[in-house]
Amino acid sequence: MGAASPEGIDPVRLIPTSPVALIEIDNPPVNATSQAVRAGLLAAIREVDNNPRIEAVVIACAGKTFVAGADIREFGQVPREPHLPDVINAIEACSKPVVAAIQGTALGGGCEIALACHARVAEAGASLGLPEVKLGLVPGAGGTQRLPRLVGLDAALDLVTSGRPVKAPEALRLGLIDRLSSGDLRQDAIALAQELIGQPLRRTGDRIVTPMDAEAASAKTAEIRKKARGAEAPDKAAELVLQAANLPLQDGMARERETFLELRSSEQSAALRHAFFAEREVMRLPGLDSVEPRSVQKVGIVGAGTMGSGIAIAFADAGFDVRIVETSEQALGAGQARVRDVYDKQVASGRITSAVRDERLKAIGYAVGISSLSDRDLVIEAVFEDLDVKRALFRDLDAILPPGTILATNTSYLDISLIAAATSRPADVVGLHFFSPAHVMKLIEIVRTGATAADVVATGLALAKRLRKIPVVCRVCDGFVGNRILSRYRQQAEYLLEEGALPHEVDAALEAFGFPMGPFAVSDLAGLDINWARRKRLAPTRDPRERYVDIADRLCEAGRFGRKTGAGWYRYEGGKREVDSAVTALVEEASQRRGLTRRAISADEIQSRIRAAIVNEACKILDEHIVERPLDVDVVMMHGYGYPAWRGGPLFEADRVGLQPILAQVRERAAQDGPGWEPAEGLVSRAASGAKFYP
Ligand code: T1G
Repeated sequence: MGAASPEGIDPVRLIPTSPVALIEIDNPPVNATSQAVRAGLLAAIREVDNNPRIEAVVIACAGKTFVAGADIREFGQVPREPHLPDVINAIEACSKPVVAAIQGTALGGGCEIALACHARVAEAGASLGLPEVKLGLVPGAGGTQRLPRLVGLDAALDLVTSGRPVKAPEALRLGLIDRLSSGDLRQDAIALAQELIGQPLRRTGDRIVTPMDAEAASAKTAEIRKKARGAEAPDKAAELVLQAANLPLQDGMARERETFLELRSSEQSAALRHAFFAEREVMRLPGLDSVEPRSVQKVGIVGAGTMGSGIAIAFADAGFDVRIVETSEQALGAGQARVRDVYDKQVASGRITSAVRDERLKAIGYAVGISSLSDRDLVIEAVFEDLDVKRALFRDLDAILPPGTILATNTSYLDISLIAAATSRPADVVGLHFFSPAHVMKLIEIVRTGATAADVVATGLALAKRLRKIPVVCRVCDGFVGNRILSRYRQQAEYLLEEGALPHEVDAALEAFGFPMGPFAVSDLAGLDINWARRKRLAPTRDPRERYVDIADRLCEAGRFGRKTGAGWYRYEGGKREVDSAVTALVEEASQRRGLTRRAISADEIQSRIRAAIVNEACKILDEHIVERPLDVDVVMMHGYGYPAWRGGPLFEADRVGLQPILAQVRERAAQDGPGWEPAEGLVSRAASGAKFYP
């Protein structure tokens, strides 16, 4: 129907069965509403309207999902007719009942199509949502106006400003869908359409929205703005949803469209669209496309601590056969309790059913000693962060594991080549660096040594896809990508303390920048003792000319390891973070020892110095080919270290800020902070040539 796709395939076809016809959208991979789909849908609806033999119609999609939204790739282009709001208005205005049959995901424009239908049936596993704010946009085809008409203002504000999808059972409770399919989705949708023939049409747009009292509305908007941490779309989306209570549908849609078009050409949306495609592009590593991954179903985890148990949950959630081992029954019991606790909490919050919990718990076995791992396809160690301990463990695993088993380490800093060298099979050794909590955090750094086989790296990528994680492949260096950049960013933050800032000022400046938490608050959460151990390990090899701030050492010597000891960079009373004058005194005393006169330091200076430190270290990582692409760094920083996604990551943003001012900042620091802070060659050459990270 309508226009064919560039490949000449017609993505929409009308099957004019009577009395209920079927409109099928078939535009792989996710049935996005490309121009051809929009034109096809409009033509099909017009045909339904004009064909007397057709009394109702079902809109359904081929493939694994309903429409997953507008075609994001089209956003950079000039919009072409028909525009989605017009197609959707035509669906709602159809003189015959239109029923949506939803499988997989109905997201963005797909959800808006469903909202304009006169009824909706979904498979139990389906999900619906308006995630546009995650792309720096607002729904642009009626979502902010029709959703509140179906589910009320409160629920609509939550769904539109968070962008979170809801599973079909919750959608039914909210009134977003009318029925859960009992099995044959299309048959169930056709049955419902049949029932609606001759009934008054239930147009969502005709429904009234109960207003929210002004005080509640402004409290809600303030909360949304706070949570957005600098992202502009959620606030605008909230405004539009609230207007649905006072404006007729078409007036509300006109304002919505205006806002949508304004945001579509915004920096933030460009950054978030970059982030969307970057987190998919990292899965594709040049040179590995044709490498077959090894088959992995049985996974062994050595160590049942916080990381080990989190990794076990991630694998159990993805349907793997998991076995955790420890050195003692007691340690094993503690790990088992951790795993159980996580799942019990998920049941309590309604995230999973108790049946799913029991299934997942059954997938995880426990044993003392590594001998029970001899049948595993993959073994991941998450034991104490000590090189000798890990080398001894890998030597022992090497002796019992069959050929072809992959040996992975979850180390966050150590040289994996040295761990691999303790085995007779360094080609089978790789780093799988998870982030805490491992069953929640999306990022995995896949660290390959010079010896790691290509199919082992390919297996890591395939595993990440099954775990629904975002993998970034990198080579060995101290701290890999994320922790290496983090330690530079932390050092610069500590230099700022010596020069005049205080921990809460640095944290406030970086939280205003968009980080969920500043570096000092993060240290207190993670525990200061971990990095203290690392600093002590590195002390013998540290360059004496490099500027070193010892405030954190003095906090640790005083037993202030952070939240877990009730004090670190801050004091914690009743779990609340309090500025501590004892720390202020320690910081001021450090300035004196350095012979520095403390000065007022602005949030701008704090933000630009931290950004310069991050960008410079990122350039060194690219210069050394630790990773090959700027997007690898951006994805690590956004998904592992809280770099605001609406900035697109440090290198995407550096292109916008300009490399000259960043280089100037780096040069100024190099003069003061000594070795390790010299400008990266890649930064100097790009700044000189004007070359961008993303041409
Ligand atoms: N447009 C273009 N390409 C898309 C796409 C989209 N909306 N969604 C996915 N793809 C590509 C993706 O890049 C990948 O390509 C392939 O499809 C498979 O995706 C007017 C303005 C649906 C949950 O934000 O959340 O509607 O890498 O690897 O893990 O109001 O894709 O293979 O080349 O992610 O199974 C709103 C975005 C748009 C949903 C499937 N919609 N998509 O996840 O596969 S704005 C969204 C997703 C909008 C209207 C507004 C997920 C998914 P490639 P995948 P998956």
